[in-house]
Amino acid sequence: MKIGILCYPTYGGSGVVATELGLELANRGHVVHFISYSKPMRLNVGFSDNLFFHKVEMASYPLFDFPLYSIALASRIVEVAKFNGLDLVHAHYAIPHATSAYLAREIINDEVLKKKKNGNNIKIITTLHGTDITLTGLEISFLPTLKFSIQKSDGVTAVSEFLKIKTQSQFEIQKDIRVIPNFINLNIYKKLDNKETQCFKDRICRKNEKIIVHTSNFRPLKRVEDVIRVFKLVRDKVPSKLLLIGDGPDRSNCEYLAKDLGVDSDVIFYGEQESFIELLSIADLFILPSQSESFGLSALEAMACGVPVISSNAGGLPELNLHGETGYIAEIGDVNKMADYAVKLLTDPNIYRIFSENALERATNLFSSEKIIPQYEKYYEEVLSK
Ligand code: GMT
Repeated sequence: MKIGILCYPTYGGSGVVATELGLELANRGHVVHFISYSKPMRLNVGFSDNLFFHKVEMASYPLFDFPLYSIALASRIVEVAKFNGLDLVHAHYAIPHATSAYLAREIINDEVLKKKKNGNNIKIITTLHGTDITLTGLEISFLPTLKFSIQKSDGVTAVSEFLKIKTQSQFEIQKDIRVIPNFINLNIYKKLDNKETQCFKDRICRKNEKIIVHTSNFRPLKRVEDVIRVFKLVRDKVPSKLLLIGDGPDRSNCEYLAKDLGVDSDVIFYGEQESFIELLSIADLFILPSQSESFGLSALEAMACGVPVISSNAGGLPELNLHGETGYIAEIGDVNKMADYAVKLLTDPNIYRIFSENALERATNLFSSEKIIPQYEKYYEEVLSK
């Protein structure tokens, strides 16, 4: 198949999933064209003759107070589709990608009609990722357009059952939505057990210390301050270090909080990192206390490295993290409960070993690329044959 992928190129779950999906599809012989305003972060593989990137160029003019990205993207989709004979366009994160894809399809169909040709009948598939439905999509300035664009997509997928139900109820969308969960490449995400990681661990902590990890974009809905509060309670009982990866609006608050709580000497802020498999390889526990989380890709990355997860019960997290099996789940904001669970896991080697094995097993059995990519391929074929 010839597939166009629309995504945000920056750090962030939807862009990561879109890029990894494109790479996996290209590996399976499909021709993949990424279309975005800059090259997706994870598209840093060597040369491949079935993987293309098309930059959306933005015209500026004094009259345009705001960049008109959605229109520029639609025009670029039209070009890429025509010049490369795309079968389908897969929009990741509905705003504005589903809308630009819809517009592009209208333009293509109109041209085809005028030339009285048999059209290539390009299809649009939209994947809903989370805040496009639970937060930004609810903005009154986006809502009617978003709802329309989702309804006009030829196929719609959601990354969790939670997100599917939320979309159907919140937007009163009757359309069938296919749940295709996020996935992980287990050849890349696996615990590294080598000299380098051992040296790294020795540099960071003493022999008896445990390592707790959190990664996110430090936005308020990630509740990273809860991570620091949980860590304070845990460190009072178990010698440990907290490693934080990522950056965003709440980072400064978290740095101040760590200082105020007197734990700053045991908290390391790494900022944004290209890869954190090295960190996950030395981690004992991963914490994700989000206010809202449609899936929780970072928790899956931890599980793939055999790291149990302490999470909130937000959104789709309980579909990924099984309470009492791969980790523990507490109410949003219940830092005491999260700390109790963390201490329980970190101080009982038997329970810990079982949870660690369960986490890896669940990632392997349900969320590996091998299991999920064929689901996308099958869905593409279904939509193309409609
Ligand atoms: O909203 C974000 O935090 C970023 C967002 C994105 O689309 O970049 O992440 C969402 O999509 C990820 C990939 O599908 C999911 O793993 C995240 O759970 C989801 N975030 C939220 O729902 C808050």
